Amino acid sequence: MDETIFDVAVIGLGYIGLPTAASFAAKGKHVAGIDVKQATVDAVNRGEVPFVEPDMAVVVSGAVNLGYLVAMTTVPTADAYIIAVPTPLAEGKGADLSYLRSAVEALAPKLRGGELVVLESTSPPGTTERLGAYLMELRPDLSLDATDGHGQVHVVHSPERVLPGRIMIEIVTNDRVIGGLTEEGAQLAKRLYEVICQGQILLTDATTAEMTKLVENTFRDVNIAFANELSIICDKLGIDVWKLIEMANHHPRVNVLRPGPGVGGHCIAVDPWFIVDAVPEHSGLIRTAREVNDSKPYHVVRQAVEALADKPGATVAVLGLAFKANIDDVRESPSVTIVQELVKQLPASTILVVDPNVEELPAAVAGSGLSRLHGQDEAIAAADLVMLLVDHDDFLTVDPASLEGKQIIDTKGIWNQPDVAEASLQHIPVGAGVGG
Ligand code: SAJ
Repeated sequence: MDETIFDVAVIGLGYIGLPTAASFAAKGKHVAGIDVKQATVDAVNRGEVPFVEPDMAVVVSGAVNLGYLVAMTTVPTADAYIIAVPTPLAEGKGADLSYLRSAVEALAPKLRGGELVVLESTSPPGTTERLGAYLMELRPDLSLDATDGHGQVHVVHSPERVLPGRIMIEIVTNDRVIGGLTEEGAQLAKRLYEVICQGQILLTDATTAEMTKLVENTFRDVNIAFANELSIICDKLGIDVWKLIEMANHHPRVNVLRPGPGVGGHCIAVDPWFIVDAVPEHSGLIRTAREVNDSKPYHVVRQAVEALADKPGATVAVLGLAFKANIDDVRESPSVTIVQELVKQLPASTILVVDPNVEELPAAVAGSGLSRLHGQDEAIAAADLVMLLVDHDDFLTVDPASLEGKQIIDTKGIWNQPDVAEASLQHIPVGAGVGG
């Protein structure tokens, strides 16, 4: 029997690869989803999504049930390959491109000439060009441009830009940048993405596309660092940072972002380093912003330690382990650092961690000696100090009466509303100061 040739093969079925595969499949493309993890492949083939993301389950199960999406552990033959594997931070703050190298090695033997190879993973400048060169090393019988008469492979970068929590919407509505090693490759990729993307598709070269993505996340990081630094300055000055920001943002050209316990996730907390790593001598501002955001969790811990200076053996309820609201992703979460540090710095205290979206304590937290997650009501009732680290919907509706008489560290400013303040909480300002 002839081997199936898929329209699209998506390598990596994570937060980006799976919704991308499912979106193409939902538009009637025959899609193979490839992942090294057998458990992920099995889950997808049962029509299940192995993580929490609004609206995704129905698209994946529909695509699988109709036979447009099938998952597997080896790379099949396809007309277009989309690589969506992790490109995490390596030691020394460069990118670890080992998953990318494995993906290229897995797809290279399948190429026949004429295919499109799209790199979606966030990558340091120059990665797509190096990917092309590596492909040519593996397949010297093929070429990256049509000039030498060999079968041509079109290599492009089209960075994913979807926001976790809104992936299924943004995958359709966001504008998309496509950078080709050749103009023809970029045009081919444009035609492919037009199948799922209703936003504008902007064409450029591969390195500019790589930098566009890094700059977007770096812009956020630098601006969040400003907000985080402001929150600490405000505590020193005895000013409410949330009111200050609200008022400053009335100016037509000011939009200060929101302070918090730090910056988490695998994107904003990581991507700026790729720019610093590429041009270290000229990226002082970007580096400093990263350091400000990375130091914020330790600042929150200092607040807790100061708040409990006279209460050894106090109980602390920590609300929120995910890196942001209404998702279950704990990667690079500032909450994880905060919990680890609380355990270390408050050895006599009982730390009760609550997260309605997270199923079990991540290894990094369990390794600190905590045994399980706790229920929200139970933890708040037992606590002397309640620390709000994530603005999950479940925490927005906490009954102010249940917080009465307790010390509060609200890093997201969600309980900092007049009606809650009236409930005579012992509110500790968001930055450094300790209230009582
Ligand atoms: N955060 C703040 N204050 C703010 C906004 C965010 O402290 O005002 C924190 C969040 O709590 C979280 C972190 O920043 O810890 C990042 O959250 P986020 O929602 O801003 O962004 P991500 O990391 O979930 O997704 C980002 C998005 N990039 C931009 O908005 C420029 C998304 O579009 C990218 O696709 C994604 O990174 C990615 O994959 O690179």
